[in-house]
Formats: sequence, structure tokens, C-alpha cells
Amino acid sequence: MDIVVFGAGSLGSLVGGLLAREHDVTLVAREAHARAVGDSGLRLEGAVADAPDRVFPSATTDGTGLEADLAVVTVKSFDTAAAAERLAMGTFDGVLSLQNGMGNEATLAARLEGPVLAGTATYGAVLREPGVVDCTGVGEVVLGARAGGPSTLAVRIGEAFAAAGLETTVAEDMPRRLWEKLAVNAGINPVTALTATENGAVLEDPADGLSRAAVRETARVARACDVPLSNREARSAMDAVAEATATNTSSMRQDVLAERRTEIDAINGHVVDRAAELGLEVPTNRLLTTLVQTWERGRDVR
Ligand code: KPL
Repeated sequence: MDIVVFGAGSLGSLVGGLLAREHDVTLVAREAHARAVGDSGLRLEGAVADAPDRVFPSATTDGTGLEADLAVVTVKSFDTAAAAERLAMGTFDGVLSLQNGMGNEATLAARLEGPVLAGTATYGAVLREPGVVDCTGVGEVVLGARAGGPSTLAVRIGEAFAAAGLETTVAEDMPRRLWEKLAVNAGINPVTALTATENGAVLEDPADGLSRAAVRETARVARACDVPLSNREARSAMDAVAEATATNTSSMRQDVLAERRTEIDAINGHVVDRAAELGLEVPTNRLLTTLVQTWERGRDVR
């Protein structure tokens, strides 16, 4: 399969690098990373079983006018609209969002003609330097039709991902899966970013109470949106991801360390906005959102 990975940061580079073991992959990346990958390939480090330590995807900084069977979108949520404008100048049989936060698929579908699938990824990944990505936790990719139900395209993409050795599930309940992943990110990302800890910290006193409250509130808002996600399911999803990626630096903490804008608006901010529309109180998500947004303002990255 010909696959373009649009947004080769940490997760995009890991997914693209793993896919390149089996498929023709093009990474759309920042200049230094694209140059390093073009010169000497992409080095895969860490918990990647059976991986050659170097793969050779193509790499470009220009995401316009590309053609492929599939575009995998891994840009930050606040860059989704800009990515969609560039993807619209290319030709793809399908587009798969593997991003954090809620609303990315709708943003893509509003601007693209072809089918847009929803996906989540719980792999831990860190881009160590241009041309080097570290897998810091084996998770899974879940993908399917964004409104739920069966999709032959999702099955085909699932087979292509599995053939490259990615842990992959094709799901027919993507709205629920997206809320479950939102709960995981709502519990892990801001807490690890604000406390400068690894993901495993949210399982322990004193951070566990804060993370669990954020997860509980998220599950409550999901249910108010007619998505069947119990508090217990959301909490065990977060616990499982935090355990599997215990030593990983969450993407939000990576953003804070690099003094970049975070995805707080599309994660906890989304919970706050939906709750306000529904007349629900989500004090923990509101507090975490306010703290991270205040940090962003202080760094002038909002
Ligand atoms: O999605 C993630 C992130 O860091 O954004 C998890 C799954 C929490 C892995 O770190």
C-alpha cells in the first residue's frame, strides 16, 4: 500500500516507521527531520519487536499534491484544518485520523472529498532527534468508520497495519472509542505536563485522584452525549494505558518541555465545552484546562 503520513512528529514518525517495514511510506515532516530521513533513513529505537533498526521511507516538507492509497493524519489537533487544505490538493482513496482530541475527523471530512476514518493510537513515542524515533510503550491502533458501523475500507487498512506489525483493532463503535481515548488523554496528559512526570505517575498518590476525577467527568459528559462509556471502563482504559506507557513522556509534557502549544483545547477543553452546553459541572477538567492555557499564554504560544 502507498501511505502518506501527514505530520511526522513523535507518533507520526513511529507509525510511519513501522508501516515502512511493509509499505511504501512518505513522511510529511519538518525540514530537519525530512532531511535526516532522506539522507540516512529513520532509526527506530525502543520497544519495537522484530524491527530493523533503520527504515527508509520517503520524506518531504511539502504535503501538497501527493497521491497515495491512504493518508494517515498525525498533526496536532490545532493544525488539522491547515493539514486538510493541503491534503485536499492531493489524491487519496482514504484518510485516517490518528490524532489526540475530539473533532479532528469532522474537520477533515468538511474539507476533503474521500472517506475519512477515525482512529486512536496509544503507542508511546518520542522523536529523539531528526531521523530518530523511540518507541517508549507498545499500545494499539484502533480504527473504523467515524460514525460507527462496518467499513470495508477500515478492514483493508487494518490488514495493512497488522501486516506491518502494528497492534491494530478494527472497531465498529468508534464514537465510543474516541471518547474513551479522550478520557485517557484527559487524565494523563495535563497532569503529567503540569507535574513534570512520566505517564505512570497518574497511577500513584497524590496524582491519581486528580487524573481519576478528570476521567470520571469525561465519561459523564460522554454519556450525556449518548455515548455508552461507564466510569469504570474509562478508568480501566486510563490505568491500562498508564501502565503500558509508564515510563513514557506524554505528548503534552513533550510540548511543554519544548515550549510549544499543547492540545489542551481539544482534550480537557473539549470536555469543558461539551459540559457547558449540556449544563454539567466538570471542575477538574476546567481547572486543568485553565492551568495549561495559562502556561501557554505565559509562553506566548497560544
Ligand atoms: O496519547 C498519548 C499521549 O501522550 O498523547 C498517550 C497514550 C497518553 C501516550 O503517552
